[in-house]
Amino acid sequence: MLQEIVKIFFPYNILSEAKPFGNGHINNTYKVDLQGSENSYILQRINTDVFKDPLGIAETHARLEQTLSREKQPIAIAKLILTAEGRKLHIDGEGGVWRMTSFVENSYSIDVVTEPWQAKEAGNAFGWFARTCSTLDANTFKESIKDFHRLSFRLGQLNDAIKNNLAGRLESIGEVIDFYKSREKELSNIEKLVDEDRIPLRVVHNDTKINNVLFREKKAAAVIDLDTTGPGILYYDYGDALRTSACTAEEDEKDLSKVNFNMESFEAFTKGYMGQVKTILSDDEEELFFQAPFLMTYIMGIRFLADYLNGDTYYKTAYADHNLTRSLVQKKLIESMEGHKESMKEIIRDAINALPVYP
Ligand code: ADP
Ligand code: GN1
Ligand code: MG
Repeated sequence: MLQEIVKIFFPYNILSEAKPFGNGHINNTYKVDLQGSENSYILQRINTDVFKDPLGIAETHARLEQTLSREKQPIAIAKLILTAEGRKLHIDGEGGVWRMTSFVENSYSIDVVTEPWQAKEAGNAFGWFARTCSTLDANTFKESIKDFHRLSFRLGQLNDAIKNNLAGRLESIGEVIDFYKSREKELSNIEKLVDEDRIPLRVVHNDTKINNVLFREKKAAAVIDLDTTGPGILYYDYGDALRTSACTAEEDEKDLSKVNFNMESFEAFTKGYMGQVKTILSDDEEELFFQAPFLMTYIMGIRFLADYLNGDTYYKTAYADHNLTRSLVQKKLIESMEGHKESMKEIIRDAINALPVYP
């Protein structure tokens, strides 16, 4: 099967290997090697339950290439490889949607930051992405998933999941639900700022998990997984990135004593990120960066929880309670962050006031 798909993109090459690759939760990803070719490729079957308009995301990818791959850039994005007939996607006989991109050679991804330079580099990479995209008009891009980071939408999904209790799992998780419920009000202000146009709508990545940065040796080499890139605010990227870049453990660590918010990683990431974006920030935007890691960790926490209640229909899971474990990690991370709020504000302020450091 994979052989036939690869032929659509490379009709004159013989496949030597196509193996499952990476730890993404959404698409099916394969690393493809061809006989006689030095370059590898990434083949992905796009999850069309999640991405209802796969052509839209491929078109966005092509548009982003024009900006982000222009001239000499310090960070790369993967290049979209067209089919032999010049199409951005291939749809197989069963309706499966396939995309090929270039493989970022000699690179690796990580799931947990173990050294501060990794956080600094991730901040630099996502900050570069935001600054470089700041020339684009967000209103000309579509959200690939509607209301993706809108808190009220995610709370609505959680409430539906509680009401429907489709997998019969509600009884055992009352305390977790109470934890999230008790924090929903204090996080609602960012959505208000967006709705009232008080902070700029920009083209942002929208999925800045640490394993969506590729490293080469001790440098960030590429930003990948552009499927959600589109309208959004900087807080989404900054906050979601810190959720993993400043977490001391895997997103699905079962031993919660290992899960903490690491302030050294937080500071390193913040310096890298602000060094890139400070020149584009509006005054209003500067104010609430400290809330972003809370908001985004919260949003992921309730999304995992809703999926758990719904019977694991969205994220890939490896065992029955996987989504609950992920949600408990987000909960612990929020608790840990809560002890650091004031120093977070200070570190952000200092990073914004320091001289810019890009590229
Ligand atoms: P998902 O949407 O499922 O997260 P990703 O696009 O993030 O899919 O790909 C999953 C993983 O595959 C990444 O975390 C990374 O390890 C690897 N990967 C994806 N694209 C590339 C690429 N162009 N070069 C090298 N590795 C890649
Ligand atoms: C998904 O695609 P991936 O694995 O990088 C999800 C993100 C979540 C993340 C949690 C399109 O990211 O929003 O933060 O899992 N992407 C989508 O690990 O839902
Ligand atoms: Mg990914």
